Amino acid sequence: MKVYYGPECLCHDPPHEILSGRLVPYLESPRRLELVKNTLSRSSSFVFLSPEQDWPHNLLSYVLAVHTEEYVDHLKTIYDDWVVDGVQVAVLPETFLHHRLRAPNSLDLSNLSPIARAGEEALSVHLRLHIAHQDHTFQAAIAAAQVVLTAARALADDHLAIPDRGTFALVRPPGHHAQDALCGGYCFLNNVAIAAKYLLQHRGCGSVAILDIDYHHGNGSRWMFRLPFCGYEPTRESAQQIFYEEPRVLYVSLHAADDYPYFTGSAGERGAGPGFGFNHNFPLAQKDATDDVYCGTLQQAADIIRQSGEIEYLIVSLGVDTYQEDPICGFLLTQRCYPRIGEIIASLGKPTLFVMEGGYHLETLGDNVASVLLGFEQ
Ligand code: Q9C
Ligand code: ZN
Repeated sequence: MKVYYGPECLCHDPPHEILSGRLVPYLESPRRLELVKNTLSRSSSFVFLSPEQDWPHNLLSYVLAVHTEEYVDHLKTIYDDWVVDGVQVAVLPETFLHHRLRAPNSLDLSNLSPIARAGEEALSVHLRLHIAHQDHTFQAAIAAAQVVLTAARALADDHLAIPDRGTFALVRPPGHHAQDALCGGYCFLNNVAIAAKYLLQHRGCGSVAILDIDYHHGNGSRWMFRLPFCGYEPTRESAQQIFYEEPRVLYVSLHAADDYPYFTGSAGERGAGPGFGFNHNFPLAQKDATDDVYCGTLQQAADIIRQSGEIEYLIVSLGVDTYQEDPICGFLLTQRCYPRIGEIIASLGKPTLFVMEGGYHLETLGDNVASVLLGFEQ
């Protein structure tokens, strides 16, 4: 299997996060990526390739197909604004745009202080603290998008010649919590949404499925292609740009019913407007999620994709934070489950793009990722 990897993904390296009220080392560390890379390197099944530098359009334009210009600009410039504002050590978003606080559409971003903007554009405190002179968050997020786009491009180039093959984009920061103008849960740019949009807009693809097997609900991926379900409505422009033009992205997710991001991911969210019926959530209670229950539910999710006959590509948000010893998650999966997950995904028979999301148990991270990919290839 081709594995796309770029070392720039390592340069986002925040020291801390808040976990249950305590300052702890940042769990979504560069070490994660190095460990997966090292494990895959030991197997002859994987070939490592670098991100493509040569693109028909500016790389940012593929990102701007799913994220707003204001948001991308925020990621690019906020660190310098904080330094100008006198920030010496770190910024943690402190005040969030609660839906009962004010109407988001009347918000004038240009009048917000840089510190306030940290909370306006973030979903939760689970992201980075910025330390002076060490901010490479935007650079790493763009590098991840570039790696994922390269993998999607290779898959589209190859799939006529070699049907049903998989490709792996080994990236961080992860993406599935990032919405069009919101970061959170260690995510800044929504890598799978960027890949899906690329296949739809540039590769003549009519329909894509995103299968999200990260432990957490991918609120961002869901948001990108289905209309929002709560009070926060997109602007007319973003509704047309991001949602209405693409009613044929199927989003199917297995995740913990009772964990981060807490407020999204119920089975009742089926999509809205032209997207109704294209969103399927499978929330699982943490203590129920054994290997057999998980694989049984994954079969149901796979059946939904199988029954939507026209899907041309499958994009998998590959998190292995479902593992029983993951430090921040509560599922009960053993290491024997991961090859089975790969086999179930392979049974769909689609050209498949795997994109790295979560997984924080460093001792098993590489093996569990390898197991899914090798299970798929069998
Ligand atoms: N006990 C990804 O896996 N911390 N993001 C929640 C709850 C935030 C996870 C702690 C977890 C974000 C991509
Ligand atoms: Zn996760």
